Amino acid sequence: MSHPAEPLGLDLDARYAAACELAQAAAERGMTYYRSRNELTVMHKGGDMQDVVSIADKALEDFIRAELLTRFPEDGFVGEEGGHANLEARCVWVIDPIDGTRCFVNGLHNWCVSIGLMVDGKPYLGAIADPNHQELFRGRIGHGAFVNDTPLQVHPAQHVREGVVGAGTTHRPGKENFLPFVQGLLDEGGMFFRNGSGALMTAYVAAGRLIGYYETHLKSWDCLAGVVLLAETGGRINDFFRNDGLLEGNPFLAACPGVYEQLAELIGPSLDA
Ligand code: 2AM
Ligand code: CA
Repeated sequence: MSHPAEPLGLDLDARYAAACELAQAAAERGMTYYRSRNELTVMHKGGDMQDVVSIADKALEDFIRAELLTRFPEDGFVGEEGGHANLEARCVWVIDPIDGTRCFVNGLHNWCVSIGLMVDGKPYLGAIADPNHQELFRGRIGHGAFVNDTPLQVHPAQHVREGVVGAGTTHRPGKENFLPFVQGLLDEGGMFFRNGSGALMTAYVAAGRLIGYYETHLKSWDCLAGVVLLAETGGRINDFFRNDGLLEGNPFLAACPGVYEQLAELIGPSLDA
């Protein structure tokens, strides 16, 4: 059934089905690389030893893009590995072929494939496939958010001491805000968690597993699919897409409504500077 505010004139059922199908298919292909990860060539991006990319990242993004282009040739793309194209299109796919690459290359199970779709400039649907845990997080505006077939629900916490908060950083500018945040969180009786995948930690907020998630700087492909899940579960996010957020990223905060303000205060003005 379509939602009253549904964008008109687009086959969004087909796009939602494609996002779910291709996230899972790419995740299965990713598992083949993951099982033989010792043979993968790993490169470091921009001289940052933590920011790695493997042949698997590139192959999976090529696969997803080719499939989407065949089915929806008029659509645009933003991808971690392949850059952006046709951003004027009504439908723009935002793809991270492997979120948590650092985990992937080290044999840690916290990685996923994330495929999101912006429609008329707004996050509209998303699918996040985690093959190690056999979980597909999926959501569409006006149609709910699920893990496999179970509806998602944010945590009812009213204070940070009532749950666990995802917290992550990279070596990009902004990392200086990380330790003061963790210090403040601990002082309030809260606790932090990091698994190395922004997409999964965002999905975990929508699923009520985490009460919030703060990353000092995130890219849109790491969180766009998760942002849809949050919109459908009543989770809150900061003004992440301001300025050139879609292409350049920004600090990111996602939280259940009861602790959003408290977390934003612990982060301070850098969140929306
Ligand atoms: P990735 O695995 O796709 O690179 C972990 O803190 C999160 O930060 C992950 O979602 C990771 O995504 C992302 N990340 C890694 N390097 C980054 C960078 N240089 N800028 C922004 N995000 C990055
Ligand atoms: Ca990635």
